[in-house]
Amino acid sequence: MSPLLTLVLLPLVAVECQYDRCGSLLSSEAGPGWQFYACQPQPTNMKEFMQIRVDPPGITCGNPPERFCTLENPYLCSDECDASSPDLAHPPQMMQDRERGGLITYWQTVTWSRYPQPLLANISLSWNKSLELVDDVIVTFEYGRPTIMVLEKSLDKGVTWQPYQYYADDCMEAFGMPAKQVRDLAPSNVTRVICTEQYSRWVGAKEEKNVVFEVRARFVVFAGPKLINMDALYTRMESMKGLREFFSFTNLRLRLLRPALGGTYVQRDNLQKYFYAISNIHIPARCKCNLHAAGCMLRDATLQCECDHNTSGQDCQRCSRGFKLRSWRPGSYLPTPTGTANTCEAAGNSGNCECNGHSNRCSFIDFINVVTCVSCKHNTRGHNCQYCRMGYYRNASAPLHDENVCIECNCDLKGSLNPRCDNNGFCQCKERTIGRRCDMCLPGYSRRGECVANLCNEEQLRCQNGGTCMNFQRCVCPERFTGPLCEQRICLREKDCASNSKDSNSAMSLCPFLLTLTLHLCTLPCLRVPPLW
Ligand SMILES: *[C@@H]1O[C@H](CO)[C@@H](O)[C@H](O)[C@H]1NC(C)=O
Ligand SMILES: *[C@@H]1O[C@H](CO)[C@@H](O)[C@H](O)[C@H]1NC(C)=O
Ligand SMILES: *[C@@H]1O[C@H](CO)[C@@H](O)[C@H](O)[C@H]1NC(C)=O
Ligand SMILES: *[C@@H]1O[C@H](CO)[C@@H](O)[C@H](O)[C@H]1NC(C)=O
Ligand SMILES: *[C@@H]1O[C@H](CO)[C@@H](O)[C@H](O)[C@H]1NC(C)=O
Ligand SMILES: [Ca+2]
Repeated sequence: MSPLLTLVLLPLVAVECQYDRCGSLLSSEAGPGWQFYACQPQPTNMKEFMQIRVDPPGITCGNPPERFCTLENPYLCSDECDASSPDLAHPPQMMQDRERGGLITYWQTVTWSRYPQPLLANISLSWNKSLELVDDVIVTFEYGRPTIMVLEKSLDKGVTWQPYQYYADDCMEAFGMPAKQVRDLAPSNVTRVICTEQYSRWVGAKEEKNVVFEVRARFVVFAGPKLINMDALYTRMESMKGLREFFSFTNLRLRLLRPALGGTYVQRDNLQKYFYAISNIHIPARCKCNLHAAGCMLRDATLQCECDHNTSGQDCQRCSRGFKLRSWRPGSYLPTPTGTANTCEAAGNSGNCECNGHSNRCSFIDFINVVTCVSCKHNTRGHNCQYCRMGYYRNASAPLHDENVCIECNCDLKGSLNPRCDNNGFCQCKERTIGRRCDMCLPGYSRRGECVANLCNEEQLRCQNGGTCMNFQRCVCPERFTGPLCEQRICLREKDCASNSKDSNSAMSLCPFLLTLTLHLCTLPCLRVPPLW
């Protein structure tokens, strides 16, 4: 297999010539030098590179061979699908082939012979590469468009999926959603997932074959009719959260939920006219390269950005080795028309000063005669950004130029003497406080802001008489008991006191405590409380 195969590039949108170069050699008085720009690959028809999978297995017609008719000619059931005959087979590849000589080729499913069980089919399209739509996705159905279907997308190579657009002849009935059209969308809701009835109503199988996911109409919301103001769109791409992501995907999935009916009802006596047939799937998109590549190649059967600006990775999503002076950033469409490259830069190329990749500026301090790094980032400090700032410690297993070399100490504010920690991340704790972050107490103490001695617990300082220890600070006593550990009985009536007085030991012990509080009540050796009832 040839290792590199250049894509066939079709210019789809006339204005796409913008951002097609990553840099150019300019000459100036100081000699020639490179000027860098944001750049992106040309769009292409991504159907050429997609992997198609249809589910469930056996949904493709022809095995066994089957007769079918069409909605336009429902009683002439002479057409045949036979997987074993090249002329009569309708395999999935026919959705992505290049048709020659006007011959339409299409994938076709079995007929709805199992009605009223639904006729369901999934078509999963995968690229193993993040792509960006640049124009409308168009799915061409022969013999009528489905009356219910969903287009879904994945941004993570098929791990998670989300709906992209719902299609039904009655959105409320099929999905409980009001019917919308993309032209109803305003700048604030252009990324909303809608249900549309525009592509599902029966108008005749020959009249309208296409189901569209409208990209261009969404661009028009910002760029105006005929996309005359693409700068406005590029500006929005930078500023509006989720806008670029809305047009990005790695996989698409068509969930076909009900075929064309050619009318309101399903005719049970002629189910051979109900099936799905797709002749083409048009996916105008470009490789997503974070504005760091002007080209995209097929390498080992996978699309791969040809990264510039000293970036690398399938989507140019990181800085190349040795170019990590600054942290990676995507390029920017702004300022138009050339954008900003945000190139990765060689570590240590700013004069003689080595800032370990945490700064790209140095200054010379005259009176001590040293060159020092300015504005060290990533929580570093020092002439060479070689130390960690206060409140951070060095991750000994990470190289010094690593962006995450300094780890936050995260010392507990109340438990620590200061925000510093040692080389292992241990903070300096106040008395009775322990833990790496000083957020725990010695045994016998508990947190009330600082560590204070426990007044009750489940061991020696257990609450008596069924009391409950709250936060190690207070016994909540049952009725008729009081005292720090609920060890004292409260009597409510004279006779309780009288009978209690026999038990002189426990009753007497109450008195010293009561004396300080209610001397006049302590004539008896137990406490009198006015009855509650
Ligand atoms: C289509 O995919 C969805 C989501 O994975 C799944 O729930 C459903 O069963 C699939 N339908 C068919 C017919 O395979
Ligand atoms: C998908 O792309 C990744 C990244 O380029 C590559 O490592 C992997 O082998 C590809 N997988 C398939 C199935 O092609
Ligand atoms: C989008 O917003 C416009 C204007 O605020 C509103 O008229 C339209 O109904 C909204 N569309 C959807 C699908 O919510
Ligand atoms: C880094 O980028 C510069 C400018 O594009 C280029 O001249 C140089 O060859 C690149 N180096 C690497 C290793 O990609
Ligand atoms: C320290 O750096 C190593 C290597 O980069 C990393 O695996 C580890 O998770 C880091 N430790 C912490 C606590 O962040
Ligand atoms: Ca075809």
